[in-house]
Amino acid sequence: MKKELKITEVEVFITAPANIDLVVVRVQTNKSGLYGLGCATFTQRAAAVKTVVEEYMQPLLVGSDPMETEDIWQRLNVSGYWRNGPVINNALSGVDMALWDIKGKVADLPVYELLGGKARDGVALYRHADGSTKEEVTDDIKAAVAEGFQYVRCQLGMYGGAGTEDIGLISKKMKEARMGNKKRHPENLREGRYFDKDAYLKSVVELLKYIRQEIGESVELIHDIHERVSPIEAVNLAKRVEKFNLFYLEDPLPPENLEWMKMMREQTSTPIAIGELFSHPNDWKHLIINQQIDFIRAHISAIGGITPAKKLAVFGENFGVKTAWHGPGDISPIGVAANLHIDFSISNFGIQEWTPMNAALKKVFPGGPEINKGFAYLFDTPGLGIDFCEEAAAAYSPRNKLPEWTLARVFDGTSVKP
Ligand code: GCO
Ligand code: MG
Repeated sequence: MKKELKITEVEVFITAPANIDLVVVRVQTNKSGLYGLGCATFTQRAAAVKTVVEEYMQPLLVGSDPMETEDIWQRLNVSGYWRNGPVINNALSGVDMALWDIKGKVADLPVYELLGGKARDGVALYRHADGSTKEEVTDDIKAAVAEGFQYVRCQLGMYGGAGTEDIGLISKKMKEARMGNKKRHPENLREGRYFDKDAYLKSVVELLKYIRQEIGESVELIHDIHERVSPIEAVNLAKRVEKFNLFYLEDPLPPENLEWMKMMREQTSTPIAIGELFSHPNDWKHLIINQQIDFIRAHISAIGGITPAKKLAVFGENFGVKTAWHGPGDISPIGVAANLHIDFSISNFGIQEWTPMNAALKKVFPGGPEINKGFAYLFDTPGLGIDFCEEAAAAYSPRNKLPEWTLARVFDGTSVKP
């Protein structure tokens, strides 16, 4: 039966049930009712990903045997000669995950069984806690704990660390009184989403100190720097937060400055997680080989799907690095399912980021994991165990909106990494 099976069509859908453009790939086969679903979500460049799948990947796929996941991944990865970028990797991921979905359906097994079987009984999750004051953040952490979460990411004003109106991103002019920092801004600031770096750097230690005083050591805390400070500031912050025993400190450095990780590693034992912005194997190889990180946090569609993510997990296992796949709102429930199938089947699972799903998402993507008291559970449904309702998806048309938050600037109007 395997040899008669052929790919007949590759479709791409962009839908926004939670107001975030999600990219879904559906691979159809010549066996009636047998199709696969994959996540290709690069929400900031969704239309580009759709074009790559339709124009450059579909012609290479029609007529192929969908069971040949490895050969198809390798072939598509180099078919454009230039490779290892987020747009092409996301397109590749949509196809790759769909092929694993098909493989599971043909084998009548959930994908985790094809990847090694269950290595744990539940996948531990973390969710975000936020607020515009340290008291609000702490209350949100307590709410997360009450929901059963033992791991919580805590941010004071998302990535900004300032007050209510200054939540990380201050559009147009900054009000000096609200800056609360050393720097004044020039007149007539240019448009952008202003980030109060001084307030942020000042607020993180105060926030974590308050949380530990109020909640103690029972909750595993994560904090995301989101690459927004200079490398030496990140090294300094990683040292200053060491006493708060974080589960990990996330994205302290941008992918362009990873050489600074050596200094960070030599100066502090604060656990480090990085990787949501990674798309090239050279982003992670040296960090893992040199044990400069503790958790690899790939957005698995940005590295090309289940096939490379499984290999990355095994690579990390050889060096004592655990996984902490990216799981924000800009990943489809199909991508969430793919994360979980790998999470269940590897020995070096670390933690899984979780973003709650609204009713619309559940309507567009029926099936998927059960979430209960901070753990995710997968059923033994063949394939990825999640479906896609095209009719329901059509009701949530793409927003096609350029992100504003990535136009980050600091006090004098300088553009910074978001
Ligand atoms: C996280 C990430 C997200 C990203 C978002 C970018 O840790 O979940 O940092 O919040 O900012 O996925 O589109
Ligand atoms: Mg992050």
